[in-house]
Parts: sequence; structure tokens; C-alpha cells
Amino acid sequence: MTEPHRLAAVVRAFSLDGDFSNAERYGSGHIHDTYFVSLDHDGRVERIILQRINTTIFKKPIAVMENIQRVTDHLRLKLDREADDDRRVLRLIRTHGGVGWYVDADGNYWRAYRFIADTHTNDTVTSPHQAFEAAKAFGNFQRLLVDLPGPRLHDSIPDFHNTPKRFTDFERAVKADAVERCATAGAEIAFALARSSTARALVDGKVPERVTHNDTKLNNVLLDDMTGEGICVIDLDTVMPGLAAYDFGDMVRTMTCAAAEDEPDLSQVSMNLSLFEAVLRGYLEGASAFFTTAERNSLITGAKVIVFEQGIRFLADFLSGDVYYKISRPRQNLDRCRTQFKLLESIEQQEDSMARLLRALP
Ligand code: ADP
Ligand code: GN1
Ligand code: MG
Repeated sequence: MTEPHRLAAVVRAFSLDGDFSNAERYGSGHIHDTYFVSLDHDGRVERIILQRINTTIFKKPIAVMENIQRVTDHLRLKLDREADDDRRVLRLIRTHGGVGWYVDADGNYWRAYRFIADTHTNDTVTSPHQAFEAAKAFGNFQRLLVDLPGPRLHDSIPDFHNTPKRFTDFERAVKADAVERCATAGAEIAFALARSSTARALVDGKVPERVTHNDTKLNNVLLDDMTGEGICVIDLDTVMPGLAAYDFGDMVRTMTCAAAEDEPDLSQVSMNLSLFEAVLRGYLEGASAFFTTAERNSLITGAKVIVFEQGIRFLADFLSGDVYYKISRPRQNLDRCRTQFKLLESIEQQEDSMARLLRALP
């Protein structure tokens, strides 16, 4: 079957009114295969986002979908009281069988969301206003999920932000040197080994577990085309129990530096304090209502730990032969690692100023 025929067959499994007319690859995520699909419904165009879930990474896709269903149901219930805009929560489309996922004949897992119109995502930050809006959306997301009823969510990827374990995995990748790349990455390996204590910095047991997003990249928020407002938090696969500081850390990682995640020119990479202040203000506006003191005090450590963790994840993947993150050119994972380590150095240098900003805010 050709790609369009295969996609058309998948689309038919979902409970939609229109007929398949077109599908194109969409977005720049590193994990799933995402398609923008148009359907024709009596001359009217219906649009959806169709995704093939990466089951090498998400080994229990049904658990992931159960989490997403519970989280989006809860958000919708609460947001109906706060705002009159149905674009604010992802809406899963059910199959004819009444569930939120479809398994094709080859065992691929698919899901479909209503396309949220008049929004866009940005891979790199372009203004403090944008950083503020995206961070506020993630802060609100955490706040709205503080009272999620029912049992603990599934751990969609066990040990996802277990940084000490990530460090051990990195050490194992160095030892194995599976594709003989250690010699190419000597400086980066040394940088990481010198910071083994950073890997343990968040593990003190005093901060409460929350429902967190765990992948709070700038491009996981849909921004309104007209106003730039953070409209909807997307990419909910890793929503699971976690620490508020994980999410704050990944916001600092992706919203305080205008360079691309894989920028080869490291002179472009540093943490911009004005962007940091915007992230902090936005996040606190959304989330601070539920914070404990320990949680608030963990935020800047979270930024260091998550940037470090991401650096060693990219480095381990480079050393293992690029088996996890999608790449479009050789050495891309090494470039990604280098930007993270450069950003971490810049954060380390500005830590006092960051802490002062945090203390000054309510
Ligand atoms: P990945 O896990 O691969 O990053 P995402 O779920 O983030 O996949 O989706 C990839 C891109 O598709 C997003 O960055 C966004 O631009 C777009 N997207 C995803 N869901 C929607 C939606 N419901 N409406 C509009 N655009 C969406
Ligand atoms: C992946 O799916 P995407 O591209 O939003 C990764 C994140 C990393 C990120 C780095 C499930 O996110 O953990 O922080 O790439 N997602 C998973 O850009 O591993
Ligand atoms: Mg994404």
C-alpha cells in the first residue's frame, strides 16, 4: 500500500464525518510521525492531526492514551468554567469502536486529534512575550492538574527524569563505545563526567510529586496567531507524576536561548536573562498558587539538572549510534549535546542573578 492509501485507511478507522483528501508530514518533533490530514465533508474542509505513536519509546501505548484521556477530560471540565474557547485542550477523536487509539494490521498505534486552528508553534524563542506566554500556559497546565482525581497516572516512560539513572546510562554508552565515537566526543564526555553531582542535585525527597508535563519545550505550546497567547499545551505523552522543577527546567532550556537546539555555532548559545525573567514570571503566574517553599526553591536547580540531563541524553544517543532521537544529518546529536552543555555553563555563570529574580517575585 502506498503512503497516502495507508494513511487514508487509518483515518477511516476514526469516527469522522468527512472523506480523506490529503495528508502531509507536520511539525518537528523528535519522536512520533505526525501528519496534518484534511478531509472533505460536503465541500467543507475538516482538519485533524494524525500521529503514529513511537512504540519503541512508548512501550505501553495504551497506558499513554489512558493518561491523555484522563488529563484532557479533567482539563476540559475545569477550563469550561474558566474560559470560553474550545481550542484550549487537545480533543482526541475516537475510533468507531469508541476508543482513543487505533492499531493497524502491522501493529502500529495511531491516534487523532482535532486540529486547533489559528495557532502556530515555534522551535526557537523570538521574544520575551512569547517566552512569558508559553511558560504561563505550562504553569496553568500544572495548576489545573493539581487536583486530578483518581489513581496515580501511569509512568508512561519509567525513570524519564531520573537524572542519576540517565547519568548511569550515559556512562554505560561511553564504556560500550558501540559505534566508536568516543574519540570524537572527548571534550563533551569529560564535561559530563566532571558534573556527576549535578545529576543528583534534585533528588532530596522534600519536594512534592505533582502531575507534570515532562516535555515542556517551547514548541509544545500552540500560540494564538493573532495575539501570541499560549492557547493549548500539546504533546501529552509524558504527562505523568513528576516534579514541578522538571517542567520549569525544560522551559528554561528551550525558552531562554534563541539559538536552535542543534546550532553548530556555539557563540550563538547562552542564557538570556531577560528571557529567563519572562519564563519565570509566566510560569509563576500560572503555577505559584500551589507551590510549597521547597518547590519554589528547587526551580533553578531544576533548570541546571534538566539542561544537563538533556545534554547527556543527546550525548549518549550520539555514542550509541543515533538510536533514539530522529536526526537529519550526521553529528546532529553531538551538536545538540554541545548546545546543552554551553547553555548549562551560561546558567551556572548567571545563577546568582537568576536566584535574585526569583526572590524578588511574589
Ligand atoms: P512530537 O512528540 O513528535 O513532538 P507533537 O504532539 O508535539 O509531536 O506534534 C508535532 C507538531 O504538530 C507540534 O509541534 C504542533 O506544531 C503540531 N500539532 C500537534 N497537535 C496539534 C493540534 N491538535 N492542532 C494543531 N497543531 C498540532
Ligand atoms: C523529545 O517529542 P519531542 O520532540 O517533543 C523527547 C524529550 C526531549 C526533546 C528534546 C519522549 O521531545 O524528552 O526533551 O525531544 N521526548 C521523549 O528536544 O523522549
Ligand atoms: Mg512535540
